[in-house]
Amino acid sequence: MPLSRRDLLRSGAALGALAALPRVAAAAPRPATPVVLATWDNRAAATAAWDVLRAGGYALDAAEAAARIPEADPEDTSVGLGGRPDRDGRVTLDACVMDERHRCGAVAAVEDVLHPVTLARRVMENTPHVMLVGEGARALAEAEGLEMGDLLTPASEAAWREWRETAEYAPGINTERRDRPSGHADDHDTIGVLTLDAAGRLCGACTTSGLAYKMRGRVGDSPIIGGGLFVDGGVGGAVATGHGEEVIRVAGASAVVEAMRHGRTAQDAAASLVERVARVTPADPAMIQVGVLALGPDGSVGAFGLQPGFVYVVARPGSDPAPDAEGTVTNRQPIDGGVLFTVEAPSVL
Ligand code: SD4
Repeated sequence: MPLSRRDLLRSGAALGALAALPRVAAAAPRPATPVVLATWDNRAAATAAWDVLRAGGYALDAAEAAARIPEADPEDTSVGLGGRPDRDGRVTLDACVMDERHRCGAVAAVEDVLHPVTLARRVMENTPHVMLVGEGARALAEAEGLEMGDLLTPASEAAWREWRETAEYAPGINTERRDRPSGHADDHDTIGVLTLDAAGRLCGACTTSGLAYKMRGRVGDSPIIGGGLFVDGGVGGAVATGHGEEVIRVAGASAVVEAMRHGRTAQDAAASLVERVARVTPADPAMIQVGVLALGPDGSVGAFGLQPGFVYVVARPGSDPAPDAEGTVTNRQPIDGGVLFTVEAPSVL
């Protein structure tokens, strides 16, 4: 009688067979020209990452340094301190990191932690897990001695109170949001950052307070490995921003990297994912925004938005923002040993 799969596993034969399989060595990183690529016009963040790379530092340190800038900036209304709260007035944060060796960490719906990106890295480095949420994530932050505090600024609280005046507040479906695109100013500036260091290590980070006035408990794509961020050091990395539900629906960042694995350029992979979102979304594509960035281990850049207005920043040496990427350069400024470009990505609509 043939053995069932379960029998086979129990017998240990499967393990023996597994051991006999040739192990495919991960491609060793090759020296590269450093690149920083980040969503939206996050110039200060890109510069912080560039400074790490320029000093010969590690791509993950650079990505984390970038993410910490908007997290601590009270003027940035979609990340960390000053981030717009949920509809109950609570600032809840999502973040993740991924390195060149498939190591990753994430936190979701965490409160009172100034630097959720650093907490995500602690999950990766100091726990056996990949993702912690809510109270548990907060407890780890306290145990790790991370900076804690109330992240609802007076300006953010005032904006929320004003929103409540006009919103049809209900703990159920967020009907009042159907009349405006999710690309509303309150929802912008979530940072997804990809970094390539001189040793050829490709890493990424993503951090956000999520959509403004979201339902309590809502988690977007930003802390989802394979959603808002995915990195395969030998193949490429991708980050997404915009309406997280639409990104999760297509396993966004993962799909971009898999397209690159099958030979698509970073630009082509980013474009094909956003086009897929436009095709499959149950929403009106004109009412949502999704932006995607991709970075190859050779420094090639891809960027695409669903609607016009998705801008990104890229820092690199030389005079060209991105050899392969299409888009319109809207700002160019010198940085130490390189140039920082702001580019508006091409879009579907
Ligand atoms: C989310 N993707 O929580 C995030 C929001 C975002 O710029 O990217 N805003 O769905």
